[in-house]
Amino acid sequence: MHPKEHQKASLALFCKVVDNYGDIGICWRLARQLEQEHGIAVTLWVDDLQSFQRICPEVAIDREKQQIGTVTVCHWSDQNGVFAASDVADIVIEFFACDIPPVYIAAMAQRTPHPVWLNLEGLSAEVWVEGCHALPSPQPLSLTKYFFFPGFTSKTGGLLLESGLQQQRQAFRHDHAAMTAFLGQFGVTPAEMTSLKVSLFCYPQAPVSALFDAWQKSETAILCLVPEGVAVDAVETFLGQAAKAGATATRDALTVRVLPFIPQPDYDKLLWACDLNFVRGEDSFVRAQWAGQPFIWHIYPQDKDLHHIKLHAFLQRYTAKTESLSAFSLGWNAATDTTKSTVDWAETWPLLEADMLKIAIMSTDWQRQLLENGDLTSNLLQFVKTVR
Ligand code: TRH
Repeated sequence: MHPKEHQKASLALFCKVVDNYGDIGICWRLARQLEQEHGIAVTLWVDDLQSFQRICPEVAIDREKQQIGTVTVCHWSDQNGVFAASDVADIVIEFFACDIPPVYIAAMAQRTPHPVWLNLEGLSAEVWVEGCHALPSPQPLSLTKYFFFPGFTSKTGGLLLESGLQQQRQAFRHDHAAMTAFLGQFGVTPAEMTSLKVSLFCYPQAPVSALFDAWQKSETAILCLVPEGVAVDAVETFLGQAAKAGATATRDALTVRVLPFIPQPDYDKLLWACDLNFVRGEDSFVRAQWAGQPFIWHIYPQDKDLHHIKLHAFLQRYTAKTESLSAFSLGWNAATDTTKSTVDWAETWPLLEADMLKIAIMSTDWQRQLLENGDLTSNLLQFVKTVR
């Protein structure tokens, strides 16, 4: 056997953190899965180690190169550097068209064979995605880059999903003691466990204060769990104190508790333990779909309200004409028909609450549909084989 056949395939993943945690959240998830489930040697190049550390506390922010688990993490500090053809991986992925260093590209061109080069795009439910997924884009130096789109249909790359995640979720959901212990570490009391449990992750412009007002008047007791740093103004107004991890207050039917910003694997558990999840961006949005609980998506805002198109495209696929869910989601994103400028949450919330069981059933059906598309990491490696 040729000695090369013993070697693991290698992959370089370049991640530029535009803002927040989604860019590194997605890349880190992908890197781990490539290593753990497919035996690929991954080097993750990331420009912002501080954001990375927030979701993965093991990260040292002052190290140029480090090993996290089996993944090699390199600080991508500039566009320079010295790369030879032998430094180039078998597969090169740039996340979200993040302009990898020209010197690395030059080394790619010198490598025989050329690596398979992919641009992993952002998630959208829009129909055009199917037509662009997997398209080649000729590049200088006789290189080719392929577009790889995540998505919700079999004509896209699917969604990131670790094998075994569904079994872990089911086991957790059936283990009341584990759920109680998990939430208990954040101070959730046994009495609060019987409330309607909601996790809240959104952008600062979400109408959180107005929703808190409606929740205070709810007939059901509501426990809202908010990671530190999220919806800070509304949470501090409600609490009457700084929104630090551990802070809590109850007013009428609503209890708000501030949680620490938790490591990424525990964030799944939070979603599994709650009856309703408010999520945002891309990665938490996907995790909420795998959690199989009702969720409300706060989409990442774009100029000229371009994100409203993406929101509508998703809701059209997802809500299956559940009026209360569409109305709530559009209101939450300020994407409601302009003739109705403000949303009356005291009216909108009870309608959603009344449909929760129906929405939970629909979420399970949705999950079944998504599972038919396979998982993004396996689909990506399958695609690499076809273009190699
Ligand atoms: O943080 P986000 O808003 O990230 C992104 C970025 O802004 C990005 O530029 C944009 O492209 C994208 O949204 C659409 O939301 P997201 O994608 O949900 O990422 C959050 C990550 O943080 C996700 O991996 C889950 C993780 N997380 C934790 O690990 N612990 C926590 O307590 C919370 C609340 C989240």
